[in-house]
Amino acid sequence: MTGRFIVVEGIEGAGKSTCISVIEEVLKEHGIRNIEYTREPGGTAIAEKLRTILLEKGDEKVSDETELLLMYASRVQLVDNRIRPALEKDCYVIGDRHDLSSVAYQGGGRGISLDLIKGLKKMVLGDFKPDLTVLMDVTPEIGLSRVDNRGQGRDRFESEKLEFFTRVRNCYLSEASSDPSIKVIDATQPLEQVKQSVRTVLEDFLCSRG
Ligand code: Z5A
Repeated sequence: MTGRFIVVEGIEGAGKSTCISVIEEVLKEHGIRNIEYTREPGGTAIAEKLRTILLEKGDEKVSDETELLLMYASRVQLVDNRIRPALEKDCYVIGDRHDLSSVAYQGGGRGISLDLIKGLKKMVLGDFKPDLTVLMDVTPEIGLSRVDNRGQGRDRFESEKLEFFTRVRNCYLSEASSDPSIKVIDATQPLEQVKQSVRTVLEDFLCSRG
């Protein structure tokens, strides 16, 4: 495959949307016009139905294992139907979340064994992984206050307690410390500085790829 898969990760309100727009800007400055956008969970007709189930607040409790399996069901649909075909056509794919979210949320947040999650990933996606992951790092206090400032209410995940997001954040940072393809951005900085940091990471990535 000649395309590249760039993923943006972080807890809610970390500023993933800002990061995605900077990545798009830098790619275009480098003459890269063949860009696809994905979000997880979701991104295909079936995966979007799974997204609705996963995010809505209903009466029936979603078991942690159900949540994990639905995340992967959605991811396999997306990888098979959109991401791999796009990469094969030399596209750059910018993903709003991918596999690392499952490690951080279902592993770090819910407490499901990381070995089990990584085993499941290996079983359904093999060695498929992003070329670059940009991790937008904020404290849960800042992230959730940004979510609340949007005034759109909180979905099932956003309704979790602060301690949940602290575990998710710690798991993200722990994974980043052992994987050089994950670049951490201090997303508590003022917007212009955050944008500049993302730009630097992207320029370095494109430079290293020739
Ligand atoms: N999930 C999971 O558990 N397991 C998985 O495997 C996957 C996902 C794939 C998806 O929901 C949920 O699924 C997610 C994890 C779980 N949990 N939740 N919620 P989603 O896609 O709807 O939610 P999200 O991915 O967290 O998106 P978000 O809440 O929109 O976060 P964001 O994209 O990072 O936020 P933003 O819109 O870019 O920024 C938030 C606000 O902050 C916005 O008004 C900005 O203008 C402002 N902002 C951003 N940066 C700054 C700075 N630097 N200063 C000041 N203000 C700023």
